[in-house]
Amino acid sequence: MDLIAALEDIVPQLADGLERATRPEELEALRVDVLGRKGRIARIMSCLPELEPGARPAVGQTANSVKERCNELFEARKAVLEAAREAEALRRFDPSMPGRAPWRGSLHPTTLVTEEICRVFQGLGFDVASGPEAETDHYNFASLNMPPEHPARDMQDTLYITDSVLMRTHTSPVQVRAMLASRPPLAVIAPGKVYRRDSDLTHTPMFHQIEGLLVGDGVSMAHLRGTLTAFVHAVFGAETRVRFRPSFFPFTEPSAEADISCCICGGQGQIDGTGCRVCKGTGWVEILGCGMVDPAVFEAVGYPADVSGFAFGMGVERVAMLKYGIGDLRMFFENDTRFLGQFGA
Ligand code: 2NM
Repeated sequence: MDLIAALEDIVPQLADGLERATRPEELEALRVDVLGRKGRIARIMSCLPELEPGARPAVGQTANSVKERCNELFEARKAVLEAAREAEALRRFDPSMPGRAPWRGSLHPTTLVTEEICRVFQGLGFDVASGPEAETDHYNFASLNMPPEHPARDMQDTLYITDSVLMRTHTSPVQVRAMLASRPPLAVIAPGKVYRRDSDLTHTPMFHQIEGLLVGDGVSMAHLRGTLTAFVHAVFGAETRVRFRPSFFPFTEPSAEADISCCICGGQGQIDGTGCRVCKGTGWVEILGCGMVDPAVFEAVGYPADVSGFAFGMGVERVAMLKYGIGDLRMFFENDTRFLGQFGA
């Protein structure tokens, strides 16, 4: 057996095989068959010890040159097939296809409703104020007619950081700071995050509030009703009815809660003969708390005894749920873009 002839035979045979190969796997199979550890060249070379020592170098040189030419054939075929694949991909590419629309973010419904409410009150002459979320006992409780031992200070309801520093449970301390910073007349609203030690289906440890305060000469419950009715009509529509019920807050006297006619069932209490889930068939839903600022609060900020003022507070998520008919508070905190993308523009 002539090893040199056997080696030289490999090159034209490989050229033939490569001509028929079109897929990368076929190319690889051929490469293993020729150049692999147990391939044709290796098998021929394993016969080298049977040759006379003097004949071995010529066979070795031939093997090297055959290997080199085989590699060149592989590279050349690979380049041809790759070029063909690219040409095919280019042929399939349709430049007239519309591009993918860019993904657009949207404002969170809490942000949208906060901005809308602020816009309404700014239109009525209120300034927007903000303050720290970690507050002192003094600003969050004491100055708001909630002395030590007041039940609202309970560890059960409040997230304390130290004995006297806590996460604000309402945005009222912002209004207290506003009163300390200026003299009456004064009209401010305070939007922001508030914290409670509470977590279940209808309560989250953090939620958003907007509170408002108007202080001046001869401010009465009538001003309170007119202002809040204007707010309800602006946010929920002029057809929405408003009613006030007596209530209690430590920082207002008298105090009230405002209900609006249910914006889901139109105040009918039912939709297509079945009871409305949002107002539970009553036709009314609670939207905010309010009242005439207690003289003890004015005293705490050093205001004269003859000023009067009204204040109110509402939960932004609650307003958003009523306005948009959202049934589950958790939607606001899960950040599912399928939910978040439905609001605004
Ligand atoms: C409410 C209900 C009633 C309120 C009171 C004050 C302050 F600081 F001026 F005294 N701000 N907000 C208030 C009054 C808040 O939320 C349900």
